[in-house]
Amino acid sequence: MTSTPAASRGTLLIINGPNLNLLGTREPEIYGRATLSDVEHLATAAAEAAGFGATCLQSNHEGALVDAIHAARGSAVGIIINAGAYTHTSVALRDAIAGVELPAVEVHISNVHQREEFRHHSYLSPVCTAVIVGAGVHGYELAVSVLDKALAPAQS
Ligand code: CA2
Repeated sequence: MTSTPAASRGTLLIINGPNLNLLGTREPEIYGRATLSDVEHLATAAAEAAGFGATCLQSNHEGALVDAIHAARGSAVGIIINAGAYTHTSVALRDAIAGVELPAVEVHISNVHQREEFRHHSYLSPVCTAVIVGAGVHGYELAVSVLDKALAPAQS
């Protein structure tokens, strides 16, 4: 886990799930050549440019992801999550996101709708503010932009 210092608009929790630690090492035709470290740096830079801090976490373990989402309550103002294959299987992650009542953006590097049928369904999408698929790693920057707007003070 990496964290930036406290920032004026609070912290975004950036979660990557199972096998995303392998980014940039295999299957570049699907996921590109950026590494997990590259992704975390670009998402953190986008968060900082918008006035947020960032905490980045990757885990291959479903329970660790649930724990991180729970810990976001009180420590983060929004969540960006690429839950990897757990997207398509995990009621536990869906319940965790719904339970913390923070705006969450679901990101997928690949266009899951152009891939196997089992990747077309997400348990998380109904409890997320927005879903970004197929934009490559730029999707994480787009997710910051969504949270930037969602967390902006209401105009009167
Ligand atoms: O497109 C995405 O971002 C996914 O969340 C990636 C998951 C996949 O299960 C989802 O359906 C879509 C898989 C991540 C595995 O990443 C690897 C990267 C390089 C080499 C092997 C796996």
